[in-house]
Amino acid sequence: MSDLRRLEQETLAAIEAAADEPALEAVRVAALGKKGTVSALLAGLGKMSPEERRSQGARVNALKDKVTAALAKRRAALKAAALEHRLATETIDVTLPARPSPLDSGRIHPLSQVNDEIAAIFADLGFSIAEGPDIETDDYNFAKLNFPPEHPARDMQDTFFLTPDASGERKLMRTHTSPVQVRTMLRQKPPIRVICPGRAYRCDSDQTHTPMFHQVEGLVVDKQANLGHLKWTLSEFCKAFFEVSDVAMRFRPSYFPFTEPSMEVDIQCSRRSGEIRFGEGEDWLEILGCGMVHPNVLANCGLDPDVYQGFAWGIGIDRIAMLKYGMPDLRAFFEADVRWLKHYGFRPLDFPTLLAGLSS
Ligand code: 2U9
Repeated sequence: MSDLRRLEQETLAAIEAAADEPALEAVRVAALGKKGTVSALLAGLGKMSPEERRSQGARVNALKDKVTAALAKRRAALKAAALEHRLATETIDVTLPARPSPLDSGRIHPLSQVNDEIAAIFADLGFSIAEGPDIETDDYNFAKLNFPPEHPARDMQDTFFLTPDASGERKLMRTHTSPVQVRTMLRQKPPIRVICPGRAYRCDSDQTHTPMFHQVEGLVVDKQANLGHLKWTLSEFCKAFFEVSDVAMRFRPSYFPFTEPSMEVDIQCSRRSGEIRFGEGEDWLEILGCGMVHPNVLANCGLDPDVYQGFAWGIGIDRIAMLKYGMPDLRAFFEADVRWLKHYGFRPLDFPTLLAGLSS
């Protein structure tokens, strides 16, 4: 067999044997590339005599054409096979259920939702939000708030105290968010309009009390802040929070060391077949406490009580969340039961705004 014939057979066999496009490209380069076997034969034609070149040239060019055609054919076959393979393997079962997005399955805890609702209402009334530490000093939690040294709230039975530090100071878990207002007054000159949402802690645990609970307190200090302003502010809050156009409120005298006068506030409601409705009916439900800031508290926080006066209130968030959304058991709030959260939770993008309707 001539060398040319053997080269043709070997090259065509290599083309047929190429299993994929990179392998085929390697065969092409070996035959037709710059230093390829067929290219070398073509280059050799130049050194031949005219007669030799005529006969040899026709055969070498015929070889080149055959190899080129075989390469094209094999490339087309490999491309078709690759496509076939992809079509067979890259299948999508359109009948499979779509994977739910976290936005569909995740839920916002009712306490977070109620917190956001309260923030939206007071933001609309021009209040800002202030926060402070959960671990407080006796001074900010009690003394500055006009609690006398022997007051029972300071008792170990009611307050969680921490082990005294090296200096002998005994810190405590704040029993209300009021130290945040103390810090605000010490830092900022009136007019002050803040709400202070956060956790509070008391040694108390039964069906209606948990050792940690949530509060939002509010404080307004200005030269002319008065009881009328307090009543209007709380009435606007109640209407917006319970989403009713009008609500009757009852202010009953009470006592807190940090306010004078102090009041507990009930709102009008109806109770029919276990369902509570607000803004109608003959019943009353206690929802918050409030009062005018005690002059001693203003003075303790660096403000002249002859120049400034203030009003303040405190609301238990857990309780009003239960009332608004009909949740019967306070303890479920802290059990992290995903079935409960699925039932009572809120969709992540249902952010409460006054414009859209708080809970719609
Ligand atoms: C400063 C001055 C006054 C905050 C107030 C209440 C009345 C109140 C309770 C509601 C339910 C606590 O969570 S609860 O048990 N709070 O009744 N809180 S006035 O008065 C302040 C706070 C800070 C400097």
